[in-house]
Amino acid sequence: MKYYWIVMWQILVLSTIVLSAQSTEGRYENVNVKQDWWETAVMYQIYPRSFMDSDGDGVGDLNGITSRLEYLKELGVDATLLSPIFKSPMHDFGYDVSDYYSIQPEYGTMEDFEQLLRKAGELNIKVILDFVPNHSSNESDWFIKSSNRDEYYSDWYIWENGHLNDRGQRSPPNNWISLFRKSAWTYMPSRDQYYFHQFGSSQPDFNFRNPVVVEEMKNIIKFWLEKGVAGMRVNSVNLFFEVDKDVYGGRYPNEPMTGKPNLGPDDYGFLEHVYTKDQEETYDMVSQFRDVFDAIAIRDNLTRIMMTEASTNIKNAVRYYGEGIHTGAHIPFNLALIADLDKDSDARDIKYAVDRWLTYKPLKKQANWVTGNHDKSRVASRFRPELVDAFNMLVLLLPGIAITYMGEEIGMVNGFVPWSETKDPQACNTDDPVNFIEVSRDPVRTPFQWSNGKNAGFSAADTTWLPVAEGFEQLNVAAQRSAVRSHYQVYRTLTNLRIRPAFRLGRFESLALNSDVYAFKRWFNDDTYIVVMNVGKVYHVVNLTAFDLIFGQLEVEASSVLSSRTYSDSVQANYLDLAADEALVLRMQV
Ligand SMILES: *[C@@H]1O[C@H](CO)[C@@H](O)[C@H](O)[C@H]1NC(C)=O
Ligand SMILES: *[C@@H]1O[C@H](CO)[C@@H](O)[C@H](O)[C@H]1NC(C)=O
Ligand SMILES: *[C@@H]1O[C@H](CO)[C@@H](O)[C@H](O)[C@H]1NC(C)=O
Ligand SMILES: CC(=O)N[C@H]1CO[C@H](CO)[C@@H](O)[C@@H]1O
Repeated sequence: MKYYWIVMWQILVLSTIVLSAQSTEGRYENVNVKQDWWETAVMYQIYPRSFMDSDGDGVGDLNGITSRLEYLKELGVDATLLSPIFKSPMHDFGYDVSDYYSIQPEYGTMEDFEQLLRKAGELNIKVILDFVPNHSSNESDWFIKSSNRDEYYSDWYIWENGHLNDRGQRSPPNNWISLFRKSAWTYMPSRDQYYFHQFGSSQPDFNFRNPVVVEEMKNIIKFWLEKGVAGMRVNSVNLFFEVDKDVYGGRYPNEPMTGKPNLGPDDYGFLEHVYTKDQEETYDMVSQFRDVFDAIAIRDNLTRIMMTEASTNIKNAVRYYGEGIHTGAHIPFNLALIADLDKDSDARDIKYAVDRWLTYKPLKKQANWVTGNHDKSRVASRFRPELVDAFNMLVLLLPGIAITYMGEEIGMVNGFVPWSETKDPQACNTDDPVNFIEVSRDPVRTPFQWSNGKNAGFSAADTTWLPVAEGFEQLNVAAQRSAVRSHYQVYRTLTNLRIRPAFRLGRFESLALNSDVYAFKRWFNDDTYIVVMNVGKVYHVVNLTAFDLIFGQLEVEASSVLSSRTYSDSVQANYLDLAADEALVLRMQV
């Protein structure tokens, strides 16, 4: 009790000094802490094929994106990350590149891209490209030359002899399995050898032990940075290297079995990927790539960011921040909110997932938060539609960088794409018209929902490359823009809030107040916020005084769409009743 009064007294004195000196808004601007453009940026991932179609062919394109950049501005986005736009036969929709130096004609021309960059520049939105150096398309010139044993390109990919039995039957070099199922080796008659592919057979892996390949990759990065992109997301970094076969007598060794139940020898999870994932050489390669970004950044006095993507365990994941002599990425993707949480997760699981990343991450580095991408089920479908605002509060108000996959700001749901219309190679590879749905990524790639018009305003075509998700008539940007309360409105409120020092620079503390209610505190000097969310299905009364220095009244800054509270309502710290799914951003009154 005594302590309480001392604190109260201090706060009163402090706030009088501060408030008498300057107005509330002025206080934010006067915070003299230097941050580089990316350090607390809001990033927005666009899947170009599905965002906006400008020429009516049913496929999204660059001019479509350019025409909607103002929408990103309106959302409060600082940078957009574009899924691959390079020339590709589209077996894996751009994640199989046939020419890294040119634009996929379906998406537009180099001039269209330059126009996109100009327009984004005017709006002060940075453009980041998704770079896929692990493998090219099997239709790239490089691969075709390599498969014909062209002298220069011969060693650009991973080639290996197979086995031939007495009856003349051929089998692959070893048991390695692709992420898209089945053998990771495909036979190429022109070379009478097998090539290795971590993903589909249309995606042959580069040989990163060949210095010429590494040089080429660096040239690609340089090329796009010089064109004016602000950074690149480097894909699947932990799959660059396979074990050095010379250590194993010149043959790649079999991988051991995991022994996991219900998996067959065609399933990726059947094997322990000790020879094809997370090899030690990776970290040096990432560091070499980073040098390319830094060289151009220094020359232009403008930071170009390197993001890395790796699906791996936490200890490996944070190694991409750099260690020892190796500089790492500015932003190693944090997949915790995707990989560590599911439908059954409660408040304690959320706290655990958030704290885990913050614990393992090097102290001085920026965290980042992602709830979805073009591979993972949408929040509204993975959890439930009522939790969309709560998850946007996590992404946007936890410390660090926020990354939103297009559509999450309006709470889009997974579309239903029947077997007959399925395009995703990962789903097609199941050859299973019933269970394909478990792995299909098409549902999260359905066209963006702009309006209740034809094809949800995405395209004037008669058919779109994937069908528009059901329910778009109600769930779309236009409807949410004109509604007083909507996910879109909440999202904008949140991006506005995060400009304040408490969210940009402030400290962080969190509690699972019970198994359903997660809450965290962000504060900077005397400006203090509590973000609280009931992720359970029943009503709860919670006591926020469990947090240090939280007492009295708090004022609502933002509330989930179904909450009975609105902006500037007061709530009591020691007795807060929260409806199921209710999420609030509260500000301490001083
Ligand atoms: C590339 O791979 C795809 C899928 O396996 C196949 O259909 C196509 O014929 C291959 N193209 C070349 C040039 O090998
Ligand atoms: C580099 O940019 C920063 C911030 O944009 C600026 O403050 C600084 O003066 C610039 N340095 C040079 C050498 O131009
Ligand atoms: C809330 O917690 C504080 C201290 O933790 C306690 O003093 C107070 O009685 C609690 N309030 C209610 C309404 O339970
Ligand atoms: C999250 C991510 O970028 N996933 C991609 C990884 O790479 C494969 C193959 O290039 C793609 O299919 C995924 O979409």
